[in-house]
Amino acid sequence: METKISIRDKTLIISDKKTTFIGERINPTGKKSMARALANGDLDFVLAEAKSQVEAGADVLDVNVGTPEVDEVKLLPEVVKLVMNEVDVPLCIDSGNPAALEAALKVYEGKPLINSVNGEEKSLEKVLPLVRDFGAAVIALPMDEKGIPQDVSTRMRIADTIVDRCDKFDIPLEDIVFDGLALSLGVDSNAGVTTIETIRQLKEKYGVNITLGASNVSFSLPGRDVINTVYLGIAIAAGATCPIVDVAKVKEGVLAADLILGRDRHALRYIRYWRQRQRMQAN
Ligand code: THG
Repeated sequence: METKISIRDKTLIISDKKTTFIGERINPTGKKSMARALANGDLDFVLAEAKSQVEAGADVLDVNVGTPEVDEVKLLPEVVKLVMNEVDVPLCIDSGNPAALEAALKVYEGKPLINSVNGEEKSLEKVLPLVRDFGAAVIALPMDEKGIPQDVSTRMRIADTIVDRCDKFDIPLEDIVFDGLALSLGVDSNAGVTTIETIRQLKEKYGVNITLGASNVSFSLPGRDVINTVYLGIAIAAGATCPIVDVAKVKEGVLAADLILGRDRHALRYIRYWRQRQRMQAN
């Protein structure tokens, strides 16, 4: 299935032909320097982060400014506008606050990805009209007011509800990107199996594009990059097509996964990546 998003006149197609990288680094969670920059209105710091992620290969940038110190309704559209003028990739507008989403959608030029809707009644009621009215695509989290289900069948049941409700709003299936809901393996060592099986079933039942916040899985564990990278390979094999990642850290592993899965003819993309890297090291 193809999900199309855009920035101005530039369209990006998300599909299982190759993995799409959504850059995670414009996000204050767990990052004091970013939280401080956002609280102080130091937006140069945010722009530098936007640029470096695109240079590292991000196809889309997630933009999240949610910290207790900021007014998201005011700041999210401001940051979206600035980032949009700095880079030429579509944005994934990340907020749990529907008013902030709406304010950001008003300034966005193109078709963005909204992050996110979930199965909670108040989320469906507030976010789906925005998806329809702004003609956006949306990330759907298979969770509800009871939180994140620990079992796959409840996640699938919630996914069914979301698909149903999107249909009522005439939001096509290709504009829904499901989230496998990656959780910390340090908290629950079975969380990986549940997420991978959720991804597999979502892919099988709906054929949709699937994201996941890959860095979530290694919170509080040592050797985070290796866990994130191996996890991504398994998730991609199961059906994930557009993970939210620290691109610079996981790109080589994801390109290897795409090669192994027959998504890189003559290994051209993989080889080009390594040539470029060697050239950069030589300089
Ligand atoms: N699903 C969807 N959206 C999401 C998530 C998801 N958005 C937010 C999050 N999860 C994905 N983004 C991040 C961003 C950063 C980190 C993890 C997930 C992270 N940061 C380091 C830390 O906290 O230790 C800090 C990194 C640094 O200092 O450079 O791990 O699941 N739809």
